[in-house]
Amino acid sequence: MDELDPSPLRRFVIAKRSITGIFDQLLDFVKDGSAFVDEAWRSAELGPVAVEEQSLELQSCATKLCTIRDVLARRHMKVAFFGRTSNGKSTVINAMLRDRVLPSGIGHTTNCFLRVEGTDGDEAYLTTEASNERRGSVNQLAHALHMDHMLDPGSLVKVFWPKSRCALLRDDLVLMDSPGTDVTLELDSWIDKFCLDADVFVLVGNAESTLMNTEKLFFHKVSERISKPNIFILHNRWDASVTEPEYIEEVRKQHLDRCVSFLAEELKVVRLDEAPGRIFFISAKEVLSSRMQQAQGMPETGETGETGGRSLI
Ligand SMILES: Nc1nc2c(ncn2[C@@H]2O[C@H](COP(=O)(O)OP(=O)(O)OP(=O)(O)O)[C@@H](O)[C@H]2O)c(=O)[nH]1
Ligand SMILES: [Mg+2]
Repeated sequence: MDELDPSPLRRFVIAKRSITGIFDQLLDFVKDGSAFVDEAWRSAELGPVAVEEQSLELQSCATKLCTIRDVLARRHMKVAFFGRTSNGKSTVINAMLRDRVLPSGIGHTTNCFLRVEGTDGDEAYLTTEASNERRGSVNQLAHALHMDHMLDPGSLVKVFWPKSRCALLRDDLVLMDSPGTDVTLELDSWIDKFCLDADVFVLVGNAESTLMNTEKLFFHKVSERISKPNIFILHNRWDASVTEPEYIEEVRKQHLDRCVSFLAEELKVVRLDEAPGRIFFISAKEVLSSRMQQAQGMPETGETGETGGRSLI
């Protein structure tokens, strides 16, 4: 890591650490103050220098500070991916991890929530909610998850992937894959269970079609529960669109206008002028295969990951 110009993720980790330090200090001061006021109002010798309400007020401040500090102490940045089945959520995450870690394929593939985080060890493994016992080797992972029909869509499997194999995970990034938003009636419980602590939401859309109401509904529900959620929109499968170059600009503008209006006017989570910066056109499949070839020392193939000079994945 370059200490002078750390990556944005590293800066996030450093900032979170220093804010946690400030809250630790504040909590110490408030606890000391609270103990002092508590003693003062109880003491007959000191006279009426403090009353019980003041002591209770300070105790309530300490409780609030504890809660804030606990939230901040989660040193990772959690990025949650949502979208319709087969739009390419798992492929996007695999492209970020530079390997086929999560199962992907046609049809409804991801059948539960998959949370990927780094491990310091050399071996990848997974744990389920039912047991913390480490299951599966990397090669069996995709198969095991895909074939396990007992998994409830609202359940969570944690995938631990070696930090040595993906730089992003070294900066405490946590990526969360989800089943398609169109295959569940449990949107509300999903939000309660998996979304309230997410720092970033990524809507993975399909560039070959337009944003669907089920996708929009999910984000409406999220923004009812979380004030100004941080939402990015990826139009995946852009490689399929570029096969029709005569329409490409028109298609891009149509997607862009609709998504700008969705984020800025419907959800009101960003200003109109900020919204285009939240929208990307990518081909996760091409990025993944190009990165995997690169890792094997082969020349990279061209990527359609056209993102207006910006790279999200
Ligand atoms: N052409 C093309 N195909 C893609 C792209 N990204 C994903 N795919 C393919 O689309 C299919 C579905 O991809 P997944 O990543 O499994 O989609 P998902 O959103 O995770 O789907 P579910 O897990 O079922 O919700 C796979 O066959 C991928 O290879 C892309 O950018 N371009
Ligand atoms: Mg999937």
